[in-house]
Amino acid sequence: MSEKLLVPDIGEFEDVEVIEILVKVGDQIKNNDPLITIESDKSSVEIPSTVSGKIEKIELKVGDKVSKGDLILNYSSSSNSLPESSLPKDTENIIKQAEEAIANKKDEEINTKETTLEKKQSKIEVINGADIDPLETNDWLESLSAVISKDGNQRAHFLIKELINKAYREGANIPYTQNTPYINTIPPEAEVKSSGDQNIERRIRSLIRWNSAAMVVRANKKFPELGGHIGTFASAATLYDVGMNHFWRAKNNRFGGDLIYFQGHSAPGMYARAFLEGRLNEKQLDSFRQEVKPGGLSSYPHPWLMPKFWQFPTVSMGLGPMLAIYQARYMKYLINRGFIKDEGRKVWAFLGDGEMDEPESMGAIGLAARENLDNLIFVINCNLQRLDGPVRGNGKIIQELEGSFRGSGWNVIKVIWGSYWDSLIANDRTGHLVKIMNETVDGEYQAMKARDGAYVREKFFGKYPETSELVSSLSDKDIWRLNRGGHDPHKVYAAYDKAMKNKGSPTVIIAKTIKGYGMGKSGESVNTTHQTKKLDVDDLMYYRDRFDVPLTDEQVRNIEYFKPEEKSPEIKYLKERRLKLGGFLPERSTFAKPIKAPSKNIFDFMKESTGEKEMSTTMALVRMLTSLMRDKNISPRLVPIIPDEARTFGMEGFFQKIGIYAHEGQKYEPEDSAQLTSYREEKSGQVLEEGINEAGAMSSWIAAATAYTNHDIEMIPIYTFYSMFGFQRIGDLAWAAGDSQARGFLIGATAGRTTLAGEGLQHQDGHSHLIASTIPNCVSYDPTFHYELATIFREGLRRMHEKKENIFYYITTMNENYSHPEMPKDKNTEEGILKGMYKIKEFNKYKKTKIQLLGSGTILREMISAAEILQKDYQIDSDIWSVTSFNELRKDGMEVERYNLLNPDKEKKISYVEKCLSKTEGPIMAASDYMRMNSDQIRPYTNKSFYSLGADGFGRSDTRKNLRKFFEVDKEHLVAYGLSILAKEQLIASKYAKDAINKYNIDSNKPMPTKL
Ligand SMILES: Cc1ncc(C[n+]2csc(CCOP(=O)(O)OP(=O)(O)O)c2C)c(N)n1
Ligand SMILES: [Mg+2]
Repeated sequence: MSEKLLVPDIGEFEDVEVIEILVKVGDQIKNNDPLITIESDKSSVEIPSTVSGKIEKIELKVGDKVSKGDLILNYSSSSNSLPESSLPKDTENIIKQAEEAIANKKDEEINTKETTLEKKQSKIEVINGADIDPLETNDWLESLSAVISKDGNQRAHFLIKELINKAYREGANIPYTQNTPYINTIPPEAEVKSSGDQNIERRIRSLIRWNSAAMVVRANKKFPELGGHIGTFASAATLYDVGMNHFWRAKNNRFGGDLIYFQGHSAPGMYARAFLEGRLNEKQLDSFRQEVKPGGLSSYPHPWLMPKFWQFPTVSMGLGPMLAIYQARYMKYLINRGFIKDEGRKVWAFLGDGEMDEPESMGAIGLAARENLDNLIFVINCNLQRLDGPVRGNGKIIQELEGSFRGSGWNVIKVIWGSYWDSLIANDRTGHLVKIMNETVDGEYQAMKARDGAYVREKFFGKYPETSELVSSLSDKDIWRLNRGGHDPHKVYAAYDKAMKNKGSPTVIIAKTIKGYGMGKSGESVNTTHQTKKLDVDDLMYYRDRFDVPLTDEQVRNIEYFKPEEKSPEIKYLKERRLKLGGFLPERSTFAKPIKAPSKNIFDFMKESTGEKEMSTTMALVRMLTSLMRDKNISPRLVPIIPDEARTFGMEGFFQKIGIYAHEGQKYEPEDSAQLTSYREEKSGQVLEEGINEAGAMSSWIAAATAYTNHDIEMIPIYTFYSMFGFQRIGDLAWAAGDSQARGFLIGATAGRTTLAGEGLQHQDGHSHLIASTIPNCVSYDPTFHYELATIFREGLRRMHEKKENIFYYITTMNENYSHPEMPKDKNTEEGILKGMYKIKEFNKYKKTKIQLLGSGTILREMISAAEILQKDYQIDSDIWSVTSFNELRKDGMEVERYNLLNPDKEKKISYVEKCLSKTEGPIMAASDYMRMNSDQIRPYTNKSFYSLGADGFGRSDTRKNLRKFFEVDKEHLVAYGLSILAKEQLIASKYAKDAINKYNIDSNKPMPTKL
C-alpha cells in the first residue's frame, strides 16, 4: 500500500530550501536513513526517514522550498506497524517514573504528617560550644562505638545520616560541616596492607631520592644558570614509589595502561627511577635541562621534546588537573561509544597544594563528580608550601581542599598522619590530641618541621596537659620521628588501594608531606625550599646519611650517582614489580592505525558556485561535516566539540543525527522531542556539548586529539568556538596541545574584527591568527570561499590523520552570508590555497597602471569590489590574490630566507610569496579582518613596495558596513588607499587619491582607530 512521508516538525526552519536529495525511486529505506538535506540561511540539516519501505515516488526536487507537513515521498511500507518515531521512545519510562514519583510523594506526605505531629512533642537544640552534659555525650558515643563494632561502618553511617535528617525535619539548624577531623580518613584497622618488601622498597626509594637530587646539583655545578628542583620530589617520593611498585599498570598488548599526570617539577624523580630501571644512563642524567644537543632531558614533562617518554605536559600549573579530568571523561566516552574496552584503566593526577589555587585546578571538579568519573584519582601533595612560602599559613589547606572536594561529590581520602601516630591517636581518650591537630594552622606545622623534637614537644604537645602527658614517655627523637602520612608507604598504599576500588565517584587523596623531606638545614620545610638547587658538601653528607645511601664521603663529594648492580636485589625487585605491572612508566607510544582521507571528490559540491545562494563559511563547514558524516570510514571518528554555541553555528542538526554524549543517556523527554533538531542525549552520543566552558572544551579536544597515543585510536576532533573565546581565552591550553602533539581541527567561528556585526569589543576577534602563529605546529587558515575551506580541510585530514603529521589546524570561519564562486579551473589553485595565496582575479583592461591587491577572509570581497571600482572609475588594473594564510606564507618565507643566508654560496631559493609576486606589476596593498601585523608578516619576503591595512584597535558594536568604514577596510577606503599608494609610488597623480578621499567622505584627520 502506498503511503506518504511528510516533512516533520523542523523547528524554526520554515520555507527552507532542499539542497540535496539523498535517495531515489526504488530505494529500500529504513528508519533514520537520511532522505534529503534542507538548508536555511544559517544551517543545514538532514531529514531522516521515520519509516521503512520502498520509495515509489519522490515529490521534491533540489531548490524546492519546504515547511512542516509538506510531502517528501510516497513509499510502500514493508510492514503495517506504526512508524517507529510515532511514540517517543522514552514515554513509557517517563510514565513509569511519574507514577513512582506520585507514590513517593504520598509516602512523603505521610512522613511529613508524622513529623508535624512529633514536632509538638520534641525539640532538638544544637548548642555550640561547651558540652553541657558529658555523661549524655558519652552514652551517645558509646552507642555509636557499639554499632560500629557490631554492624560495621555502613550501619553507623546510615544511623548518623538518619539522625541528621531527623534533626533537620525537627527544625534544628545544624551547622554545616564540610570537614571531617584532621586525621586520616582510613582508620589503622581498615588499612589494606601492602604485600611488598618494605625494606627493599625503602632502599630503592633512597637511591631514587639521591640520584634525583644529584642530577639537579650536578647540572647546576656545571652551569649555575640551569635551575631545577629538589624539594618537590623529596616531598613526593613515597607517593610516586608506592604507585610505581604496586598500582600503575603500563600499556602493553594486553592492556591499555593507566595514564599518569606527573607533577611537572617532580620530573627529576622520574628520571632517577628510569635510571635505575636502565632506561636512562648517566650521560643522559648529566644532560638534565640541556636539551639542545639530542638526548638531553627536559626540565619538565614535555612530550614534544621527549616523545617516547612523557605523555602529558603538566608544568603550567592548573592545566594538569583540568586535562586529567577531561581525559578521564574522554576515556569513558570512548568506552561508551564502543571504541575501547572497559578495562578498569585509571587516570592519576599528581598535583601540588599551591597549584590548587589556580582556578583551572578546581574549575572542573564538579564535572568529574557529575560524570561519576571513578576512573580518576587526584593525589594532592600537601607539603604546605608553594614557591614563596606557606600555602595557607593561617589556615589548613588539607581541610579546605577536603571541604571543596566533598562538597563537589568526590570520594576524599586524607592521608595526614603516619603509622607512628597510630598509637598516640588511639590513646587520645580525652580527644585533646585531635583537638590540637584541628587547631594548629599550617604555618605552625611547617615551622615545627623546620625545627626539632623538643620544639614540637613544647609548641604542639605542650598546649594541653593531657597531650603533654601523652608523649611524656617519648624522647625528643621519638617525637621527631612521628611521621606524616604522605611519607608513610603503608598509609599511602592503603589510600591507593581504597581509591582503586572506589565506584561511582572520582577520588582525591590529600596527602600531608614535608617539602624538602630529608634535606635537613639546607632546605627541609623552610620557605626557600622550592628554589634549592645547590647542596653544599655538608648537606649532601646529611642527605646520604638520612637515607642510608651506600656512598663513601669521597663519592658524595663528587656527587656520584648510585646504581646497584643489575643482579642486586634492589634492581631485580624494581624490575620485577614493573614487569608485573606490564612495563615501564612513563612511556609514550602509539599503535593507532591511520584514517584514510576521504576521496578527493567528496567535497566536489563545494567547488561549484553557490549561484544566487548566499551562505557563510560557517554554514559551508556544517555542509561539509554533514557530508563527511556519510563517509563510513571517517564518520565515527569525528568528535564535534561545542561550548554551548551549536545554534549560533547552525550545528543543531548534529544533535539528532549523531546525538550528544551523556554518560547516563537521556532520562527525560526533551521539550523539543518532536522536532528534527531535538536535543537528543545518548550514552553513545558523538557530540561533546560542553556547556559554557571553553577551557573544558579545549581539554576535551586535547584528549581526543591525543587519543592516538593514549588509546591507540586516531580520532578527528573538531572544536568549534567563538574565535574571540579561543586562543585569547585558552591560549596556554593551545600551547600544551602543541606540546602534546595534538592532531585535530580548531574552528574559530564568527571570526574577524568587522565580520561579527553588533557584538562589540569583547566579541570581535582581530588577532587570533597572530596567536595561532606563535604555536610552531599549528597550521592556520583564514579562507573566504567554500572551495578554499574544503581544500584546506581535506588536506588537514590527509596530513594529520592519514599521514600522522604532528600538527593541528586552526581555521577561521565567518557568519557573514555571501555567494561563493566556483573554484578557479587553474591547476595551481589547490596548491596556492594550501601554500597560502593564489591569484583569484585579474583586471587588465587598460594596461597602464597596476596594483597587486591581497585580501584575506571577508576582506577579500571588499578587495574585489575595490578592484572593480579602481578599474571602472580610475582605469587602474589589478591582480587580486586570495590569501588563505599569511601565517603559512610567513613560515615559508622565513625558512627560505634562512636557507639563503646560511648558504650564501648556493643557488638562491625563492619563497612562495616571491614566486607569486616578484614578476607582477605595481605595488602591493594587503588587507585582512585582522590587525595589520597579520598581513605585515610577509612584508620581508618581497622586494616590492608593500602596504598593509587591517582592523587594529578595539572592536565595537555596529553594522558590518560601519565597522569596515571605521577600521578603514571597506571597499571605499581600499580604493582611496590604493590610489594614494599609487600616487606615493609616483604612478599616478595624487589628485586622484584626494578626489577619492573627498568622494567617499573620508576624514583624513580622524585619529587612528587604535586610539578610539
Ligand atoms: C601557571 C604557572 N604559574 C607559575 C609557575 C611557577 N611555579 C613552579 S612551581 C611553583 C610552586 C608550586 O607549589 P606547589 O604546587 O605547592 O608544588 P610543590 O613544589 O610544593 O609540590 C610555581 C609558582 C608555573 N609553573 N605555572
Ligand atoms: Mg606545595
